[in-house]
Formats: sequence, structure tokens, C-alpha cells
Amino acid sequence: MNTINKTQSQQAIDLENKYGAHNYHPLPVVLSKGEGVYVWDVDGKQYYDFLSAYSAVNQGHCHPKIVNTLVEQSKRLALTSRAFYNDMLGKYEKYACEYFGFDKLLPMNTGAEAVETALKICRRWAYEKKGISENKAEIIVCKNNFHGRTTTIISFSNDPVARTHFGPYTNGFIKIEYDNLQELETTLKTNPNVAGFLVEPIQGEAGVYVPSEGYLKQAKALCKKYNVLFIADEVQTGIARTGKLLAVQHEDVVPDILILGKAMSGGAYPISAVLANNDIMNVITPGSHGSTFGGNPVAAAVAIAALTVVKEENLAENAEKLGQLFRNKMNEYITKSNIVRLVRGKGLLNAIVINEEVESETAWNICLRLRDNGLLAKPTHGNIIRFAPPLVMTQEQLLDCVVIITKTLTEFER
Ligand code: IF1
Repeated sequence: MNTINKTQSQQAIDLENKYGAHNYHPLPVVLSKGEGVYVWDVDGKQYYDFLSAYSAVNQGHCHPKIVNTLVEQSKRLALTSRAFYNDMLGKYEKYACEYFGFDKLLPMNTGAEAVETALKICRRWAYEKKGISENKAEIIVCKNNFHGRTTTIISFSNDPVARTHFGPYTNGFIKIEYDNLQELETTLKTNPNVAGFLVEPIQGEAGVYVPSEGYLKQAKALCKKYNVLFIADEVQTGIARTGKLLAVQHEDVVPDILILGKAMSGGAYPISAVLANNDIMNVITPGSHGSTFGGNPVAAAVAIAALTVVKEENLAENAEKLGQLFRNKMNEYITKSNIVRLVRGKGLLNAIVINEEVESETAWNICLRLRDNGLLAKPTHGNIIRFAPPLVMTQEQLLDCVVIITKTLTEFER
């Protein structure tokens, strides 16, 4: 077909296929507008967004307070580099440190950069404070983790798709089972060079695996017992997504190092951050870490606005309430379903497991039909579909989405 006959969607898809690296396999829908819980495609069809850009758009698409802040600050001063001070960064650092309860914040841009920053801080703390021999520090991670796409991070991934043919890999990581306290303690007891334990409070990409009650609290206690830093990666679970400001707060855990990203900006700008107290953060000295855009005035202003929205609009409380409602409604459906095995999650980070082999196309086909029925979601691994709408959703909208989801699933019941 020539370009005149092709739909706008197909033209957009063809451009990406021709000129863009093929590092994703998107659901075939071409979006052109977003507002709150809705997105629209190039043909004007409206959808509920049930992915929220992997929990970056917790505050809803194009939140006016956040967008206006982005525009106004961009007109005033956008980027200076950290070679000089600017009038926004200190205000943001103070606001965020008081907001999350830490002494200091190191500003970065992407979640992966923040994870890398946390690993560097942990290793330097190990050498300069714990006294581990140079280049001997080990960091414990969990199997089926997802912490980003850099070479070091995929070095400790066990996902062949994420790591094959990207070697040689970075050393210094020990992989253990997620949600396994005995293995964590054994590893801590038998490895004197352990510097830190990096963990997702809920394993998002693995399929929204919620650990056993008490896992995070006992893991933190073990880290304290063995003088190891508990590093919480809340890039996806943080900023009210799971019904608390931070997922670790469900167990009253305070991490030694906190990693944030995604919804730090409500999806308006790449913003990530690492927070820690002085005894840990002060191992970072001038020139030992940085980033061109890290801590720029626009990010600083946008982050303050995005975090303010979370509190002003009670997004954590809303996520908790609507998450319970969603799981209750899905469990009602599951009692009479032969294709949905279970629903799991916390707050508005949930997933359903389809009763098929991991390789089956059913979850993908369900997402294609959900798209046709006006709701966008995407499988994580094979037979698991993640459901994570913006936290600004109303109860009425959520119930409307439950109808769309259950009606769609019914089409696949055998
Ligand atoms: C992709 C997954 C989700 C994250 C956690 C760090 C990062 C992420 C817990 C890195 C990023 C994104 C990355 C994006 C898709 C998405 C994702 F499917 F990849 F695994 F959410 F589950 N820690 N997750 O979830 O943050 O550098 O991307 O800003 O890479 O495909 P980032």
C-alpha cells in the first residue's frame, strides 16, 4: 500500500520499524494524546491506560500542575550543569529529603542510573566504612530481578533476553532466591565481603511477585545484624503505587539506601534519585559521581510538583482502596474462570496469571482484545498480565475497567 492509503497508525509503525532500533515489541496501537487515566490513539479512539508507563504516570497523564511547572521552569532556566549552583536544586533536595525522611539525595535521571549510583555508594561504603578489602565487595541480588538495562545491571540478571551477548559481565554479585530469608542469612553468614542487599519490595517485571508478610522487615534485620546495607529499589513500587508512599512502609522498613525514579516526575521528565543518611551518602565526594542532567532546575521543579500532587490528591490512600476493590472483583471472576489462575498485587500494582504455558500467546491475544475494548495493558512474562492504572483513577472508572477486563476475559474462556 502507498502512504496515501495507509492509516496514520500504520504510517507511524512503519516509520519506527524503518528508522528505529527494534528493541521493543509494542502492542499495535499508536498513541497521540494523554489526560489523566485516558490516552487516545491517532484515530481519536479513547483507552484506559492500565500500564501507566510502567508506573511512571502515577499522577495521571499530563497533570496540569506538573506540566505547567515544567513549562514555566523551562522558560526560566533549564540546564546549567552542576559546575554551578542553581536556585532550584537545594529546594528540591530539602523537600524530597524531608518527604522521604533521609539526610541527603543524589539526583540522577533514569532508574538504571539511580541503581548504578546506589551500587557505587554501597561499594565505596564497604571499602571506606566497613573495611572490606578493595575490589572484594559483594552485593546480594535476587533471582528474577529487574533493575534496569546497563551492562552492570544485566550482569546480575538471570533473564537471557536481557543479558545474552552483552558480556563480559561485571563481577561482585551473589544471586539468591527472592523471598527466601534462610538463603539470605546463609549467604550473609558465609560471605564476609557482602556490602549490600539490593531488592525490589515487589518484583514487578518478574510478574508482580509480592513477598511473604514480614520478608522485608526480617531481611532488613538480617542486613543490620551482618552490617550490610539494605538497598530498596522503589523505582516501580514507590511514589504511592502499592498503597503506601513506599512499598517498604507496608512493613515499616527504612532502607539504608532508597532508589526512586519513574513517578518522581509523574511521567513528565526523566527524574531519579538515591537517598541515604550522611554516614552512607558522605562517601560521595566532589568529582566522584555525576551526570550532565542530574539535578537540573527543570527536574528539581517538576519533582517538587509531582511529589506535591501525590500528597494533595491522597494517591496512596486511593491506590490502597481501589487496589483492594480491583483484586476483590477479579477474585470474584476467578471463582468461575478456567483461564485466569490468580490475581496478585498491592495497591494498584497488580497482575493476573493466565492458566497457560508461559510461552502461550493467550495473554498477548487478551491484551489485543483489551485494546479493541478500550483498555491498554501488556503481558510481563508470557502468561502474566500487569494491571497498573494511574493512581488518580476514580472508583467509577475502576469498576468500568473491571467490566471491560472481565468481558474480554470471558471471550477467551474455554
Ligand atoms: C524497559 C521492565 C518494568 C524498574 C525497577 C529500575 C528500573 C526499572 C524496579 C530502571 C524500569 C521499566 C524499564 C522498561 C520497562 C519497565 C519494566 F519491564 F523493564 F521491567 F517496569 F517492570 N528498577 N522498568 O522497574 O529504570 O532506567 O527504565 O528508568 O527497560 O523495558 P529506567
